[in-house]
Amino acid sequence: MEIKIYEGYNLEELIEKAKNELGEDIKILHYETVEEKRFLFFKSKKKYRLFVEPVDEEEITEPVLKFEELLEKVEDLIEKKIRNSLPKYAQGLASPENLPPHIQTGSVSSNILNEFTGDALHLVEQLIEKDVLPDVAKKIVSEGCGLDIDTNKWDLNTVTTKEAVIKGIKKHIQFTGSFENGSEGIQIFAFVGPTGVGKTTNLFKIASQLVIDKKKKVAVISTDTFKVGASNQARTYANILNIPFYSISESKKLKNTVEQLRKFDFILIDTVGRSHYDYWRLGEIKEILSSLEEEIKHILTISCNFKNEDAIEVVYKYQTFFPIHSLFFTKIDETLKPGLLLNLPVETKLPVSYLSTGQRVPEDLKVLNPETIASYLISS
Ligand SMILES: Nc1nc2c(ncn2[C@@H]2O[C@H](COP(=O)(O)OP(=O)(O)OP(=O)(O)O)[C@@H](O)[C@H]2O)c(=O)[nH]1
Ligand SMILES: [Mg+2]
Repeated sequence: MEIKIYEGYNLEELIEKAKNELGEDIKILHYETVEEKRFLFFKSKKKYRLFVEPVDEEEITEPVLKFEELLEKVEDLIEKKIRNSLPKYAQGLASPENLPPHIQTGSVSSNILNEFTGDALHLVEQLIEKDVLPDVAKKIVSEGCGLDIDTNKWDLNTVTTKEAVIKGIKKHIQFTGSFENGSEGIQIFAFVGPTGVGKTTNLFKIASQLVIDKKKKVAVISTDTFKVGASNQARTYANILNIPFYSISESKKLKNTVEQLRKFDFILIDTVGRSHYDYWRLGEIKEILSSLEEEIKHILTISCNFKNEDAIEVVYKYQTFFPIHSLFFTKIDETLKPGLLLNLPVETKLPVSYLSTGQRVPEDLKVLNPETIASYLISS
């Protein structure tokens, strides 16, 4: 609290002066009179001393918030900030229609009930049970539907529910097919993604298939010089396959090494797992790969047991660093609700490539196609 003191011979003028200086809303705390001593011949003169406290502007306009209200305001601000930082497709996630089924309100179910009937309705519900987002489930199922005249709702016009799902998947998801079917000449793939999702293991599953089944010339480069033992793990796999292995952490060295490997069919680059919030370290990976960026196909490896919101966030953040060639799903064996297989490609429009079904190298790997995805979402 700051108190100002004004002195003068006219009280009104002092108040006016205080208002001019401090604003109309001053608080007058106190005033006193002082007898001013003068020389013999002159009468003593009455002097005023005025004590004034300026009033804080915020105090006038904003009533004091209770703690709970303040907390609510802060939460709103944070939510708004997070929502705005997401891409368009992710911004609607918190709307009731996109919430996972266990926290959906009745209105979402009634919305589905109003649009679908019979087997189609049952199918939409089945997909939502597997954590497929309601909007994605509706999109996929409607492709296999026709309008039922009696009810004026959508019902399946395919023989089986699986056929309906496959039809929807074909319409909304792109498939790269297996990597050996790519373009002519050398192909360079870099496996990027969050920590521990299975990049190294699955890179070597691909390497094994290319070397053993397809008789291709493959070399592996690891840029993961950060994690203790990472390079040894990869080197052991490479030794088993009897293929060249390099551990490199510099962009220039990477380029030179690739130049020497031009006669190979495939170069597979393993990168260190990084949190999608760790921009600094993601920048480091980008820097190492930068000299070959246009030639590299960046494979984003994602675990099927990620939550929808987290996975979409991972894709969005990684996309700001790398042009993503395809989504490589792992750990399907660790979840009973693999809705991500549909949600992620439908929402992000990124193509999908492979699915890792377990830890065994090289057996536990499938090239993704509509039938495979459908088999994990529909039992019959
Ligand atoms: N259950 C299961 N485990 C898997 C699958 N794919 C990989 N793993 C296991 O996941 C663990 C981590 O695999 P890594 O290949 O080291 O993962 P990474 O992404 O290279 O990890 P960082 O390099 O540390 O980021 C290992 O124990 C793998 O055997 C899968 O499809 N299912
Ligand atoms: Mg690794």
